[in-house]
Amino acid sequence: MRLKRIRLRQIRMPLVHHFETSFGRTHERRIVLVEVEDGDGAVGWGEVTCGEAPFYNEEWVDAAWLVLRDFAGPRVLGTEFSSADQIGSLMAVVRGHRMARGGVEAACWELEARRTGQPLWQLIGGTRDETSSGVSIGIQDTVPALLDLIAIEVEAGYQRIKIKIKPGWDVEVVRAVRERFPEVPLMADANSAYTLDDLQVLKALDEFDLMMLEQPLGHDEIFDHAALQRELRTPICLDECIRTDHQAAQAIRLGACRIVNIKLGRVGGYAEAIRIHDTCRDAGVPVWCGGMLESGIGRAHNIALSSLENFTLPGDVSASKRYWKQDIIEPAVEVSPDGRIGMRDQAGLGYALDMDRIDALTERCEDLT
Ligand code: OSB
Ligand code: MG
Repeated sequence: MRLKRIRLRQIRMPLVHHFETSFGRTHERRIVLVEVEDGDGAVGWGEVTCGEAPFYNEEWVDAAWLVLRDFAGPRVLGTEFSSADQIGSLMAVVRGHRMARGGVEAACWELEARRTGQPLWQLIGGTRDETSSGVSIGIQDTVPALLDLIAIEVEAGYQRIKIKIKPGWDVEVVRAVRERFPEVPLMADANSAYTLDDLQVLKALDEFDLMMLEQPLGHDEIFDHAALQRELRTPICLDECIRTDHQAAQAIRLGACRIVNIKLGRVGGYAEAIRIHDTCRDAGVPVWCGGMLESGIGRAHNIALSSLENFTLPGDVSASKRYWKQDIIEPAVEVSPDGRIGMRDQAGLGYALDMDRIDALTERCEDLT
């Protein structure tokens, strides 16, 4: 394969409900989509999963656009490759910006899957034909509002509930959730909002039988997480800290986590995601697939990734309708009444693109050739 064109598109989509984490509130997404095309006219699609501002990590949509246009895109264009597995190394000269690079990498995997006529999840070596779905519920204005939302999602069949926490919205909120839902599989995600100075608060969460506590400490503080894990009964799950397979191996060796959240974008695409998956599997560390409020394209990629054998815990990949009035894929992602999403039989991502909708949402478009 040889790419003759990379089309960058930025779309704008309002969220059905705003989403609040410890670093801020999002009402509307701006999303960079990547369409790659080879010399035979075959195409593949990917999504850059960064946010609108550099708050989750250092990436954001405007930076991703420039990195892809000026540095990563030109490295891939016109270069012969026999497998999408090689795409990451072509762009490895770029430091950081893994979500930007990962959008191109994922698009090339979809291209290869379409060209070879197989579902993407099978091309990457997936063995699960369905994945368990959980929900991530943002910080709300009041505790009763949060409890009402959880009731809706439990009723819908989701297999676990994740709530976002931050200083001042933590122990008493989790206590209220546990009182109302004593049995529900529950976890909390702090998005790096605490430090080791908050040890007493974090230890207080131990009494609520959380499945895990996600990324309580700084985005690059693997060492401090190891110190924290020694003090907690609750398993720590790392998200922001894990960008590479090597970091996953180090975190596990140090005892910094017992679970890993794998996000396709955060780690720069499938090749690294698969390496992290394998390292965790070999160490007996379960993984699950995180989300970044993706459109249907990123969502479909997350579903494919979740077909790998060690994705044994419910992920954050949930139904399109929780985010979008109308998604950009057909059909929209749906979740069964018992909280599962099935892999699809069609080649590539397995969902059709609603090109009229994508065109209508497009704010800017640029072809790299
Ligand atoms: O930390 O997992 C996170 C959303 C934006 C940024 C970071 C995170 C999240 C989520 C939402 O938790 C996951 C989703 O539903 O897509
Ligand atoms: Mg997280």
